[in-house]
Amino acid sequence: MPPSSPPPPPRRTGWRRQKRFYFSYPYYFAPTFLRGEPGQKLTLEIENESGMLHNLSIPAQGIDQDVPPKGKVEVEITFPQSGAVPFFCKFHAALGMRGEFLAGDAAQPTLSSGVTLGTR
Ligand SMILES: [Cu+2]
Repeated sequence: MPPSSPPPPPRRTGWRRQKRFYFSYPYYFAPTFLRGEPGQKLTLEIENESGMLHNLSIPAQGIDQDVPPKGKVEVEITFPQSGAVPFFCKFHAALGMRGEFLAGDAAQPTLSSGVTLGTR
């Protein structure tokens, strides 16, 4: 990564600069994929906008953090040296409430982005 390269322009979903992470209702992570530098540490400010208990689990990093309804927690994560680290809500993972932290140029998996669920 050349030091002279300008920072990317801020975007609405510019998680690179805005470490904010949302759980929306009812089964949704935003963003679903989070890309960072290999080995980068990032403190996620997780807001649960829904009225139900959610959770952020990253087994690879020993993280299992509940996020109470309408609550907010902070979780420090570390991007892998390469590839992707999966994360999920342990209560709703089966419903598709999951995503991945991607290191460097790791390809975004063909997991459906946005994760639309519970459409019934
Ligand atoms: Cu959940």
